Amino acid sequence: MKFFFTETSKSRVTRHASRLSRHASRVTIILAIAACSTLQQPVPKAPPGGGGELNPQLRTNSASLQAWQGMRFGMFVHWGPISLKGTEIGWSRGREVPISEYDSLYLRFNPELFNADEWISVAKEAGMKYFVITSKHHDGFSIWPSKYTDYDIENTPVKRDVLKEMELACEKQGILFGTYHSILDWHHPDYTTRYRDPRPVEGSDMKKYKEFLFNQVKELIVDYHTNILWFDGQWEASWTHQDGMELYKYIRDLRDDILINNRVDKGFKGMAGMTDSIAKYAGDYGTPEQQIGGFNRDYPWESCITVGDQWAWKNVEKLKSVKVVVETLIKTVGGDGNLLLNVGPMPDGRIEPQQVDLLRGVGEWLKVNGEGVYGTRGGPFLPTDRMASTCKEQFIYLHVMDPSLKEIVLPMPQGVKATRVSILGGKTVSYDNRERQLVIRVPQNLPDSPAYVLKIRINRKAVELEPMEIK
Ligand code: JFZ
Repeated sequence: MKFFFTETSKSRVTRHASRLSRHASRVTIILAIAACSTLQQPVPKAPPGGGGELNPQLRTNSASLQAWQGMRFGMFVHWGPISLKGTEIGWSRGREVPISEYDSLYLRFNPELFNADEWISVAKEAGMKYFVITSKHHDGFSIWPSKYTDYDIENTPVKRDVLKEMELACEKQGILFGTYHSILDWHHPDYTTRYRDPRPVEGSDMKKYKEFLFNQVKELIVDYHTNILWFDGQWEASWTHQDGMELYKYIRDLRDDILINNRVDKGFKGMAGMTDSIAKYAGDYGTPEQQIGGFNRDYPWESCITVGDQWAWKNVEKLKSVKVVVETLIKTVGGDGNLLLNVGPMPDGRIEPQQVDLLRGVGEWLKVNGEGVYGTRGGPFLPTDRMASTCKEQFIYLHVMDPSLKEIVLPMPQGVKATRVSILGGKTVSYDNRERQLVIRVPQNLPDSPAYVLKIRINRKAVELEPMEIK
């Protein structure tokens, strides 16, 4: 079956999706490329994101967006010398850890057990399709040998370009490589906002700092081929709306197919992570943080959530359960969002076994139910605490998180009928089409699982159904 791309020139992100074909199973191939294909998808409207009011001609790259949305689930990693202390990256500088001590940690940062292939294998086993690493967090430490600073990985005992190793591991294993980059920098002498730092601001020069920032972003694009620029740290007064739009245009001019989140500009509104004006502010997608975003098919979004409490590694961490993570994923994709799930590797370079076990458990669930996640859109039934739905072609996937349900009654528009109902990983399921209703009799003695997924074939393209509330 041949799929066609809307873009005449395959962008890097969609080339990545076709690279999946070499690495992935046939099922993944269909799911991954279907996410890019316009064959089954409705002709996409011009994506809402872009370069903001100063750059109305700059829109989100629709092929990159569709490929990324189809991936649905990514690994976020917050890592750096602060893992030696087990306190929060950036925020513990000048708080739990005195600034002079924090800024010297890199001199003894030596993750001898770091193995990029292992990290990316863990992501892959979890069912994650993309990877975002902190290239530089608020503390200003650059995790690659940057030409523009000595406060970087090259001046640590580890003497390896760990960022390049991550990039190559992603390439080898068919995982999309991305980078988180903090706009603010509480370490850099020219950045003009201080955080718990008595240094005077006089003498600091944001013009020089912006040049440094733009130069480092160019390194991430040209030398490390990042496909996602996950900006953060845009909220302080030192960074303006104008700066945000300028940076978006700078990146687009370097490479058109990179996805840029909405924290590049000032439109990000608090933890809900969306923007209050898509036309005014730059950014390709919204970034709800530590929460599941609301149902929204009009503006792409991705929830970033930690497996424990902290972004960076913490010695004693209470982790979320497999069930909670699966339910979070279900409600996120049911709302038409992506989930970027964060792990914090240890100072020796390993991802701790309890976090690996958690991710493996999620991956086991996705091995059976991934068809209802990858390459789907959210809806048509709005997420609840008991159920959520996704859709693809003429199929609705109903994710059921409440094992006690014996019968499920779904509203159906006039003329829309189910033609087959089955359970992913199982058999067909008994159902009745009634007047504007579908009644499904839930099989008994289902295997123990965080959720099961009913695959409902209907006589329509499922994505064309208007979103509907269910109880
Ligand atoms: C930011 C970082 O500060 C944090 O360390 C982590 O990297 C996360 C992914 O992103 O967290 C934020 C950013 C903005 C707000 C709150 C937390 N905000 O504007 O309320």
